[in-house]
Amino acid sequence: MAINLTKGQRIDLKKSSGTSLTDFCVGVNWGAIESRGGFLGLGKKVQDIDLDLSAALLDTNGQLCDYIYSPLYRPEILSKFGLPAGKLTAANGALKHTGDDLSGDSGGDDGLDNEIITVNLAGVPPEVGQIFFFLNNCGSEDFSQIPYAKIRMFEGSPTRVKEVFASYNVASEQQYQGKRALIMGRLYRKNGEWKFAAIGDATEDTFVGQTVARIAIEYKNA
Ligand SMILES: [Ca+2]
Ligand SMILES: [Ca+2]
Repeated sequence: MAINLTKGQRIDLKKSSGTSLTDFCVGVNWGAIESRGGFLGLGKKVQDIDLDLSAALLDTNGQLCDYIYSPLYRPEILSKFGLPAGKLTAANGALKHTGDDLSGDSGGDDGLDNEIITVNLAGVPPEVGQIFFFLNNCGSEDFSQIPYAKIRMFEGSPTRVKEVFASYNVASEQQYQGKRALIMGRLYRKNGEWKFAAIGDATEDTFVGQTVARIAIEYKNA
């Protein structure tokens, strides 16, 4: 049975078989906003939603040491936050992103994740102490308007889900009004083992640079 995460919950990465979860995917599945519209109200109006799944890696001293975020972010805006151009791999390839989805599902939930970061914990360099996963919306909608956004950790590959380990629902609730970014959770090392903490904090950040800065300052000792 997959764990249904709640805000603040901490879990071991232990499977029911007793073995540790080391190779897995962190994925986000979300939908575009669909409403009736068009000629005489007969058509369907689809408003694309561009959520971005990113990761920030802090070293064992709490300093930002690596990252994954979309290469489509404009370098001149990133540089205002002291951040380099976006890239889709981190930790010497131990973390890999499947690529920037710009629209979300239209025509209903397809059950597949729109953006995924694959994680191979055994390949993460020893200087990395924490890996944060977070979501930003590139558009002006807040999370309360997005029909669904679900985050999950699963074994398998980006194209084939073998077993879901844990999941977390984040959209379509009043508490997300005005919130366009979400710090989902973090992997962290404790006594030589990786663990996961569900954070679930929604913020009003409108750009990835603000969220990275927030993590590096407010969350480094989480
Ligand atoms: Ca995206
Ligand atoms: Ca999907």
